[in-house]
Amino acid sequence: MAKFFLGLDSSTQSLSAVVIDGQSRKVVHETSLNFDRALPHYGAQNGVLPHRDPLVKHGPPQMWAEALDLLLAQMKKEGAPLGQILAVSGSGQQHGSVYLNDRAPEALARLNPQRPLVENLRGIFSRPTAPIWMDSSTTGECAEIRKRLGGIRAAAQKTGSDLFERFTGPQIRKFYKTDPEGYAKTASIALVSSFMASLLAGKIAPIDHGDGAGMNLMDLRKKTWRADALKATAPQLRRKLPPPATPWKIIGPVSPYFVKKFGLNPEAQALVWSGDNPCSVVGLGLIHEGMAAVSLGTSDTLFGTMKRCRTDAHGEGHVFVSPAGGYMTLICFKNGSLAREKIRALYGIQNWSDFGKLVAAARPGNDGGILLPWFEPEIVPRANQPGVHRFDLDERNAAANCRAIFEAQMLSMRLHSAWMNARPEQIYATGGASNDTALLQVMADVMNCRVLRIESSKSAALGAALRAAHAWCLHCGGEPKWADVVAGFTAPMPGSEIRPNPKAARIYDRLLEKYAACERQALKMSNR
Ligand code: XUL
Repeated sequence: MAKFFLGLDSSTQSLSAVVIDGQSRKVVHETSLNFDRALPHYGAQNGVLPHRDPLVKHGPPQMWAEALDLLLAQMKKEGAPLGQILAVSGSGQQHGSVYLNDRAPEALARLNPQRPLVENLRGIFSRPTAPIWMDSSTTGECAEIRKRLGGIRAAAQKTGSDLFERFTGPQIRKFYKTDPEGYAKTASIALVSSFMASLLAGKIAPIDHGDGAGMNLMDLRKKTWRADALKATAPQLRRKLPPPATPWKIIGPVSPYFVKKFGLNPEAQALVWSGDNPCSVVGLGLIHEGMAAVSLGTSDTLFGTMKRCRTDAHGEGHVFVSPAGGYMTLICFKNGSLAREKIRALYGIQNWSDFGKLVAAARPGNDGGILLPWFEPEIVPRANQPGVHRFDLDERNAAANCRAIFEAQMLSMRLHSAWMNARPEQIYATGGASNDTALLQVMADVMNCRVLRIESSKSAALGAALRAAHAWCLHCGGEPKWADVVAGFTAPMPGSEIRPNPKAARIYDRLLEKYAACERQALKMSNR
C-alpha cells in the first residue's frame, strides 16, 4: 500500500511541494508557485519588498500564507493524493523572522475554511513585514551582541556561527531598538519555517534545532536557548520564543482548516519544519559524516556533515544541527560562478565547454601559478576589498588562468573546511558549473575524493518530505534508519563518478601550503 508524505519548501521566491510514496520510493507529485507571478498584489520583486535602504530586505508573511492556500488548491486540482498524506513537513528560507501578537494562538486554533487563510490571520502580526536572509542592515547589532558573547571565536563556539547580519538574533535586536513598542506587543517570534508549520498545525509551532541554529541564540551543543545570547539580544526574549525541538517532532494532526478546504487527510501529522539548508542535507542524502555536497552557483557553497560538534574559530563557516543527526556545516564562497564568468569574459572564451577544454589543457598545479579571484569582496576568507591577485602566473596565458581560478576555488574550499576535521569521502556536485567534467576532475584531485553529480533543484522540499516519512515511522513505533529513509530518492546521476588522479592529488597536497601563504599575503592587501 502506498505511503504518501508531503514536503513543502517556502523559499525566497516560491512555495514548492513534493509528494513522495515511501512504499514505491518515488516522487509522485511536484508543483511550485512563484510569489511574484501568482501574488503580484504584494508588490514583491523576486519575493522581496522594495525598500529605500538597499540593505533592508523584508518579505510579507501574509504572502507566504496566501501561497499555501493557492498551492494546496493547485495540488487538489492536479489530483495530488492529499487525502492519503500521512505526515507533512516543510523547509523555510533560513533566518527570516515573523512577529506575532497575543491574538495569534486563538486565530490559529480557529482557522475558518470559509475564509481565505490570510483573512484568518488579520490582526495577528506585531510587525507588518518579516526581515529575511538577504537583509544586511544589522552590522551595529552584530557588533553589540558579538562583544557581549566574547568575540568571534566565542560566539561561533557558543551558537554555531559568528554574528551575521541576516541571522535572527541581530534582526530581533534591531526591531527592539527601532520599535520598542512593536517589540513589547510581540508575544511570539517565529522563523519562516515555524510560522508555516504553525499554519498547518493550527498552533504556535516549536523551532527545530536545525533552523534554530541559524539564530545566534541557541546553544549548539545543549540545543536550548542560551541565557547570555538572549540577554545580549533583547529583553524578555525567552518568553517570546517557542521551545527548540528535535527536527522529527510531531506537533499534532493538521488543522481542520486544510482538511475541510482541500481534503487533506484528517489524520495527517504536522511536523516541525526546518531550514532549507538542513532540509537539503537530507534531500541530497548527506546522512553520514564525511558526506559533502558542493553547489557551484553564483556563489559556491559547501555543505558537509559532522558527527561531533566542531565550530570554526575564524567564524567563517556556519554550523547547524543536521536533521539526520549530528551536525552540518555551510560555508559560502562568494566568488563562485561570478568569478569564473569574469575570467571567461576576460579571455573572450565562447562557452563553458571551451573553458573546460582550456582547464584540461593546462597541467595540474599550473607549475605553482596561483590566482585569487576576489572580483567581489569575499566572505571566505574575509576580504573586505575586492582584488584579483596573481602569483607566479602569466596573465597572458588563458589556459593557465582558467585552470588557476578553479584550482584556487577548490584549494580555498579545502583549506577553509579543514576545521571540520571530517575530510569528505565523496562529494556530490550540483549547480550550473557541475556539468563540466574538467572542473569536477580538479575538484576530485584537490579534495582527493570521488565526485558525483546530483540533481538538487527540489532538494529542500524532498528533504522535508523525507523528514516527514522518518518522523511518521518513529511516531508509529518504528526505528527508521536514515539510509533506508533516503534510499532511492537521493541517488547521484548514473555514470557521473569522477575519481581523483593520485599524481594530481599529490601535487595539490603540496600546493595547499603555497596557496595558504598567497592568501595571507593577498588578505593583507584586501583588508588594509
Ligand atoms: C543560509 C542562508 C540562505 C538561505 C536561503 O545561511 O542564508 O542559504 O537559507 O534560503
